[in-house]
Amino acid sequence: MKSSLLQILRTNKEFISGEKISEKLGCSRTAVWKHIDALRKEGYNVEAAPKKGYRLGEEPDLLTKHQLESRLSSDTFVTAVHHYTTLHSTQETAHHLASENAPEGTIVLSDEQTKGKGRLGREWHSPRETGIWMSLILRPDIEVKRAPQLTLLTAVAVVRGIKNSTGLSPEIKWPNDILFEGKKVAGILTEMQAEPDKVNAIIVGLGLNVNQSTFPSPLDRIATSLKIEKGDPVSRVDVLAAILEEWKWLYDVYLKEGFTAIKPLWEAHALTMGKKITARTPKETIIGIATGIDDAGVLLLREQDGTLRHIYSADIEC
Ligand code: BT5
Repeated sequence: MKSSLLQILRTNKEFISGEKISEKLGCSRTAVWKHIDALRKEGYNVEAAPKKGYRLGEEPDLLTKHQLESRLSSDTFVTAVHHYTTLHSTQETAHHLASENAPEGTIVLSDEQTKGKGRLGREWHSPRETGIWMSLILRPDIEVKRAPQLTLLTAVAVVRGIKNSTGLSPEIKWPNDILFEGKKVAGILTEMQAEPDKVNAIIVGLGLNVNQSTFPSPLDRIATSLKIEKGDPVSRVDVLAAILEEWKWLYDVYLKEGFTAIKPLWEAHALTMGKKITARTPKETIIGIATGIDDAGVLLLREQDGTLRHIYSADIEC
């Protein structure tokens, strides 16, 4: 109800009467008034004028269920939005929901995370209401070994969504970093619930720094935010809605045509291609020229002696 009310108010630049809203929503005028009152309490500026009705002014930058739902297009792949003010980790909650059969397209969002996680048990700094801390449950019918391709697909969606909503053009560092001139603005964490030969669920976590002005040490040397890059605050819900639009069509294409259709889009934004890089895996450090990714999404690294190495998982330094 609140999502539809917001949509109605937003699409009417001028005042709209309580009666018209109640007709559109199929509820009483008292119910309309109650929902408007609730929106005001959340920080929405809803003007009311006698005989004219209501008009929406400034909106708070919230990532609540109704704020996000009111921004999504009708053919979105989002099936459910779970919003929390605080969580240990949206990944943890999404895993729990996935194991209880939450459908594909379920999103978990939290205003802050107290135990946000990166890869290999690293921490993800997720302060309150400044970034997008979210997890998405997908249930693609793919082989287990293809799951890492969804990290690359997500990176494309993030870069394109940021570009569409802010005009900024970040780059992708294989496999899961989104950077502005070497500084990390977003990270992706792809986890899986699977049997040996069947994916049950893939849980894609996205941490995107949006409105931080500063970072605590030592992150201040390596992290950035959209606000820092743009010089102005950025609407989190606009950015997330734009990312979800991109995510949906990329995922549709991926399911129909496979990763080969996503690969050129990924390469168009990839920072590492053609550059000398260092890949650190738990076992060894490999130095070489990144020549590209293969059709599975595996990084190809040419060592000085000409050997072509396939890198499945690593931390990359350019
Ligand atoms: C990642 O790991 O980049 C994946 C991060 C995924 C976070 C999301 S938030 C929503 C969802 N729920 C979760 O609990 N997690 C996911 P990795 O490549 O391992 O990078 C981690 C490293 O990035 C850390 O060791 C820090 O050096 C750095 N880092 C931590 N917080 C950061 C931040 N906010 N911005 C930039 N860099 C950060």
